Amino acid sequence: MELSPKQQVVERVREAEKILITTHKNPDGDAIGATLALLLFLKKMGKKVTAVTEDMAPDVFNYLPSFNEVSQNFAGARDFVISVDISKVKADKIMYKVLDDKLNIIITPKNGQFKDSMVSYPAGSFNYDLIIVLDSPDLERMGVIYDKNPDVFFETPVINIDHHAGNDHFGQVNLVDLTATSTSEILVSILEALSPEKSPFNEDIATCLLTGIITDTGSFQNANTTPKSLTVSAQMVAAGARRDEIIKRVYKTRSLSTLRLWGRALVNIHDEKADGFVWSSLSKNDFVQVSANENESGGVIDELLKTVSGAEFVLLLSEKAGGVSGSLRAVEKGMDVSKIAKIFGGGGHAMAAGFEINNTTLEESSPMIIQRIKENRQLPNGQFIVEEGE
Ligand SMILES: [Mn+2]
Repeated sequence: MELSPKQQVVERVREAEKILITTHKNPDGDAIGATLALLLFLKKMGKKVTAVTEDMAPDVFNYLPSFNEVSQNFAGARDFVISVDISKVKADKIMYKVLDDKLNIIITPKNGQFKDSMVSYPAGSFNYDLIIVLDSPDLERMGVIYDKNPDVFFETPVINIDHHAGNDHFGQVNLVDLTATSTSEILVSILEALSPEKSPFNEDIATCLLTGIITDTGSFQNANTTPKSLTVSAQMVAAGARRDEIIKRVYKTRSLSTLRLWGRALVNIHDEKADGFVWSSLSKNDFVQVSANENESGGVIDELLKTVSGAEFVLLLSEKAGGVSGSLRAVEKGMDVSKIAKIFGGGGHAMAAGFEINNTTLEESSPMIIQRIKENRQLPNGQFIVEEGE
């Protein structure tokens, strides 16, 4: 009988000794929570584990145990091998010395003399016998981790654990569960299967996994919240997950610069309710004036604009280094904001979508963007009929 993906994951993890864990770039709460939970658990199992990501997860997640153990440096993937032919000249002694910034390997011959031509540099073996990719619909989503080391991913078995509908099954084993709210939720049952005798969860691991479930369900407010996600969360709380700390750090702690940025976004609100929406914008100057960085605008749409009454959807335009990005959220069920994102060549889901327009300024592009949304809006029954973006 063929093994289920979950059984295959369990077998491969049991057999592996050196495991690499990675996830998508710009890691969110689920990506970093799942990565750290697996890192902590596999170490407990006695495995040699490395976790790498293209960039650090946002600072709000630095309460997570071992947060700083996730490396942004993926240079040590392959051993460097210096091979010396000893068929004619035998080696008597080998030693090495580090002098300034040089590593000198000294080989004393037993007979004769070593020559340049006896030295070669064969490709070393990879340091990992298994790669586990978390929360990532495809390999490209890992950014430089994959771009700069594609051979590592081709020559090492890959386990792909994810919950995104668009996952392209890039692994040798693919555990893609579209009914799960988060990768962290999927990991709960995998860790249980890997540790059938004794609970795999301690307070730290449970805190990491609960962080993933809470952030991917918008603290159980999003429509994707399932009975299973609540059951699993209860199980994590019972295992000692620090729920208070998660809520306080992720939802109740804001830097002054973030609050000031929100203030600017609130002042900039435009009412287009006659056309079914409300929008706001943040210019480069807004970010500079309050000393906020680009990723601090995240809460503006989900925590402020989306709460507006009487609109079908909301839009936030942010001016960034390369141009202007638009974030869309449906307020009313039945509204599909991915259709609006498509007008501008973007995409997403019915409830959340986005687009980017390069080489433009907010001043230049915003009247055009609002105008085109309204034009597409002028249709019977309020439905968007969208011509594909240019
Ligand atoms: Mn996720």
